[in-house]
Amino acid sequence: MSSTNQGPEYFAAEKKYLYSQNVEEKVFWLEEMIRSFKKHKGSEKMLAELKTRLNKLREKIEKGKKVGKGRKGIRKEGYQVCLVGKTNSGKSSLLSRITNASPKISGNKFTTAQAELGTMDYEGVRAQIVDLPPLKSKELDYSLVNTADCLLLVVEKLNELDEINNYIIKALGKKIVVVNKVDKLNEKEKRKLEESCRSERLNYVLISCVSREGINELKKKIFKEMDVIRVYTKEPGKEKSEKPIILPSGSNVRDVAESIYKGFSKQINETRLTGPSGKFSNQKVGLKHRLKDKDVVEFHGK
Ligand SMILES: Nc1nc2c(ncn2[C@@H]2O[C@H](COP(=O)(O)OP(=O)(O)O)[C@@H](O)[C@H]2O)c(=O)[nH]1
Ligand SMILES: [Mg+2]
Repeated sequence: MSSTNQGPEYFAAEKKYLYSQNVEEKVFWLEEMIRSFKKHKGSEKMLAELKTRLNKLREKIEKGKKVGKGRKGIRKEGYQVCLVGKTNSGKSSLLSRITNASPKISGNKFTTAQAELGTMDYEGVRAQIVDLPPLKSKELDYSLVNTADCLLLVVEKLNELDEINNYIIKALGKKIVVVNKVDKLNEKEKRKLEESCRSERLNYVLISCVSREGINELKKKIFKEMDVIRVYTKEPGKEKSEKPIILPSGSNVRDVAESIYKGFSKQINETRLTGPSGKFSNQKVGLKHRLKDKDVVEFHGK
């Protein structure tokens, strides 16, 4: 909706800006937008707006850094998942399996003295994964455990859970029991393990970081716990956007518009919807229409 005669460079940056999933990325692309901005009569107001937006985002980063100090520099960024479990249960291995990180992996005890970070990507949705120092170690930052959105309790045997549970009493996030190293089990042992998980009513996944079995199932489960939907936008006559906009489940058309930028929903004349929440493709819907995962919306301006 930027109608002040900007060039392709500007629009390319704007697109990246719209689909950024964290503040740092947003700042980067907004700076690009400002750099490639064409100044002329009638575009000054918009440039000023962009600069205000940039300052606000920078302030947000600064505030976050201050909070981060108490947490040994780890700032919660979007959806945060913490790995907890005994030493050698395979937390570092798991971090490297589901993210872009390459942490130290070893059979020695207490290799992870500091928290390590990675980003998981599941079909365009990102989550921050934090591999924590082992339970009991004095480096363990409990504020991370307690405030994480989700905890993966990484174990080799189910009896390890009793001890872990003592450390996560105050944890607010969802919990997924991740039973690792199932490559060491035969079919019968695996079935038995599965039966125990079910009878204890655990929210669980069996995985192996070696054979990679269960890894995708785990990523999917994390995505489900995030409770978000992916909504694609589309310009008339063009393909849908490559990257989705991520919103909480239950969001409506207005929420999508406002996430693009504040006030945008007021500039919309008509919205066309194609996807799981629609009765048919290209359905005309109102701002209050509740969206579902993988919907595509097309906005027509006033
Ligand atoms: N057989 C098998 N070994 C594993 C698996 N995952 C990790 N390991 C091994 O377990 C040991 C500890 O792994 P690591 O990821 O460092 O555990 P952490 O202490 O919890 O971070 C290493 O020797 C890994 O190679 C798995 O799925 N199967
Ligand atoms: Mg480790």
